[in-house]
Amino acid sequence: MAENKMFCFQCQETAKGTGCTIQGVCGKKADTSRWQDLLLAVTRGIGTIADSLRNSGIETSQEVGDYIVDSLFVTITNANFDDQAILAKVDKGVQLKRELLELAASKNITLPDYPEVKWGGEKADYEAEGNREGVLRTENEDLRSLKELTILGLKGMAAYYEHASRLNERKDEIIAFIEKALATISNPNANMETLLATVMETGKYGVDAMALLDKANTTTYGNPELTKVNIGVGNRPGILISGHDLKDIEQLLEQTEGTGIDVYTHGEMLPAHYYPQLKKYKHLVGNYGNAWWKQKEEFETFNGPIVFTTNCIVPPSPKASYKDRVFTTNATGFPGWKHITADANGHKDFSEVIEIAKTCKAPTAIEQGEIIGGFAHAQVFALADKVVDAVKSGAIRKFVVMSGCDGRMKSRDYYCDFASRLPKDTVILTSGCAKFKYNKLNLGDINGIPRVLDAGQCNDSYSWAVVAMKLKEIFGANDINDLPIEFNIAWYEQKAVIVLLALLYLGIKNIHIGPTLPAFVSPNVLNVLVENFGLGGITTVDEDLKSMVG
Ligand code: SF4
Ligand code: SF3
Repeated sequence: MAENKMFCFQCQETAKGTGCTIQGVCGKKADTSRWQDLLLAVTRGIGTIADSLRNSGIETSQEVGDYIVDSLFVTITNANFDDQAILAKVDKGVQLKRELLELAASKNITLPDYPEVKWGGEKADYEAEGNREGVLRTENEDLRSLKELTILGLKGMAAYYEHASRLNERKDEIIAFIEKALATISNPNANMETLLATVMETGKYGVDAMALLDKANTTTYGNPELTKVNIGVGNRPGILISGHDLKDIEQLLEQTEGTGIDVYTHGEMLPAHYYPQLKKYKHLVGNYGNAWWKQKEEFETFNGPIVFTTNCIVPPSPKASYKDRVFTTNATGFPGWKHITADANGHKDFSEVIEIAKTCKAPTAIEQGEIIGGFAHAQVFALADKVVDAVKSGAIRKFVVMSGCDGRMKSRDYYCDFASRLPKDTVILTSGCAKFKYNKLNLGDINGIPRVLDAGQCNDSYSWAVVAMKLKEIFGANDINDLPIEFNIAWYEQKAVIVLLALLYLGIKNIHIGPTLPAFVSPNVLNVLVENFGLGGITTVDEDLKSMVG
């Protein structure tokens, strides 16, 4: 361990399935990883102090909550590779922490004596703190596992909260919980019981954060509706927008209207097409490409500028032709790429992106045809009679929730095989970028109901929980686990962690996660999850088909 240049095990592709220690498989450099550790240490300190202030009845400013949320988001897999941007956030956090310490002192509030609270943030200490404050600061692997399960869940929650807040939906209870959870995991004496309870509570607030974002998205842009999305290209230059932030695509659509530029979605932005208030723009012409990990090739052939609104960024190779036409916003960043910030009113100026687009060729076609989506809860309820009839008549025997993430590992071919070999009387419920493994397979329909129902982004997994609750009511089932629904979830990064914790909190049992189990779940913690929730991994397609659908 002494020779580790870094330590990160937060995603599914972590080196050797145990942890990246020299450089990230994702391309994250050791320094960047340590600065992210430092940012998290400062954020834990701020969270702990804010929690103590709250416990004494003192409110902190919205700035504190926003800072915590943004810092958590910045450290998500593939979000930010820019050391300077991360260190600037550390500096801002150190300043904020000093202000909170002064506030606590002025009110005579005694603060917990944790390392995170004590460290003053002197520049000379950065290197030392970045090394000391990483994941391995907790020696006991089970305590470490529960702390990491919490913080990784909080990262996913923070991402969803940030999107909601940009649409003016906030909920102080969620921020209060994040602060409390940060205080709990900063406590060097926190025991298994307390930490396990915090993990479960993270799931509870994960549900709240997804519900908040669902409300923000649907009240702003309408309920997603059944939509066919073109996967070919037009003959005008285009801008490709990636990530999860709907406010960004809305602003881009407004600013590109009438300019002769088309807008295409990439990866997790595909579901933007399903919202009435976004699909109304005629120059939102299609989705280009697949999930995040294919971006290097797809950005080359897209020919026009690319805007990242969130993860997942893949560091470009030095020869990449698109390097000078990529922009980041929000929590994302990459050294050398232009970053677009919002003004005080949340407005972003995309004029530079548009000017570049005008000088570019139209995208090169890489596929043709259409995909179909938009089956979030409201659209599914609109089809409820049809769905219920199909279940009652036996036309639909089972639903399989295959939400989550896609990734570059060969082992993920499992999901493509599994989907294509599912019996014809089963329906796949999906959300997140996992769908790109099977949404172009033309799996057909059952009495007009497509066999792949795409609710939207990873956060729209919430829709499947809402649908499951509704089916429980319609069928008069005592337990949600008695419904003909199986969960075979593909995970990659921390948004999938909060989705999983949310499903566990809702009482959903026997969830399969893959392609491998998380490195941050220790054997003992895994036992607890297996015993209480029947959580399991995947095996072979043959065996899993047999055990899940018979
Ligand atoms: Fe490794 Fe994943 Fe961490 Fe990147 S995010 S450094 S691949 S564990
Ligand atoms: Fe995908 Fe990164 Fe997880 Fe939102 S964009 S699901 S991997």
